[in-house]
Amino acid sequence: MQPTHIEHIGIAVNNLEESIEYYENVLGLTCYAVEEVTDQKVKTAFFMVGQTKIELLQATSEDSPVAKFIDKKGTGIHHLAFAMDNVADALNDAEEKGVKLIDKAPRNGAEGLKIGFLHPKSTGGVLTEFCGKK
Ligand code: CMX
Repeated sequence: MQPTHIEHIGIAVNNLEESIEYYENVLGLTCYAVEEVTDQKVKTAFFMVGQTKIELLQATSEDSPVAKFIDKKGTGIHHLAFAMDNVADALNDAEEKGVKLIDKAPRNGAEGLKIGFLHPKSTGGVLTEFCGKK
């Protein structure tokens, strides 16, 4: 099991529209998609930077993981997502190596991708996502 690249960096924001403006006006990036992921209780906005995406995350309800994160730590980098050929296999491998999983099996994420999270307590404090087509 080895990631092919960093698929995206997730950033928790309070206001998607204001944050999109920053990435477009200051960094010159283009927001190519805005999508609500009901399963994760977030609204997302995506920018491409080379092979890697920036994913802005705004909570859609008070019990969203992103709302809880901002309450506790404030806005900023929320998670790191690695591209994997097979998310289910990658999650199983990590669990066999003693990592605590948030998702035992892949769930549906943005852009039609399969996603699964590893618990930050098992990864040195970095909420880690595996992400891929299957
Ligand atoms: N990065 C690092 N640490 C984090 C974290 C994050 N993003 N979110 C929570 N934590 C830490 C907290 O600081 C806390 O640590 P302490 O016990 O030392 O204070 C601990 O994890 C528990 O946090 P909590 O606030 O009590 O929250 P929960 O345990 O209820 O949930 C987590 C934490 C990571 C299990 C939950 O946020 C989760 O399931 N995340 C995965 C799903 C997700 O984040 N979805 C949104 C993005 C979806 C997308 O990209 O499409």
